[in-house]
Amino acid sequence: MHPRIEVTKGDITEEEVDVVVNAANERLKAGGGVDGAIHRAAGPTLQEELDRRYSGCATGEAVVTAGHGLPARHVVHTVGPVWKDGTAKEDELLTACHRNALRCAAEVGAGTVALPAISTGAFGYPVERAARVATRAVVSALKELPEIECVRFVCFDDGTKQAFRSALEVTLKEMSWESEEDERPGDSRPSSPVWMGSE
Ligand code: AR6
Repeated sequence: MHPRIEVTKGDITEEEVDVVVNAANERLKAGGGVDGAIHRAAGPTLQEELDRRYSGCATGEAVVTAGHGLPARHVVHTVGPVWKDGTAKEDELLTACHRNALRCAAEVGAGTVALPAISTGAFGYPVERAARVATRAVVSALKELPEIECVRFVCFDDGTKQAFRSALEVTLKEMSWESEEDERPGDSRPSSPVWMGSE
């Protein structure tokens, strides 16, 4: 079995997955954007659990809580880098975010994980560059986390969705997956073992 990587447009708080990843801040206090949406949908007990268990989270690291009022079983909170000019280790930190978030998800036994476009909102990361870094980090992390069957990038707008689709296509061409290909007649999926899901 090979994992699937999908790119869809939607509201991540509605995802029925084992783990929803949150783009949090280092203080782990509810903010705006996807973080605000996740806290609103989960309810106040999410912040209570964060306050009880953690004093914060460094950029590039990840922590886990229950899903509270969300359909997801758990939330993995990771902190993306604030974009400066590309020379402040932004790519390394965004890679670490994705790797640590997926490792955390695997530790709680997740088979399915939904990810937002981390750092591309309030933190100002250029979307095309973030999409390349995120898709590379996910493909590479999944090679070592066989328990994760599906990772879905849930994008909030068409431009972000398009950027992630294009980046995933390039990434899958660049990074060879060590397996025979599995192409069936009439199957519209790309022949790569890791494929992009449709809407
Ligand atoms: N579902 C999916 N994606 C969403 C949703 C949603 N419900 N809402 C927004 N997005 P941002 P960051 C997209 O700003 O750049 C917070 O205040 C959004 O359109 O949420 O990592 C935190 O507390 C964008 O494409 O996260 C931090 O302080 C993407 O999610 C800071 O913002 C990420 O935008 C983190 O900034």
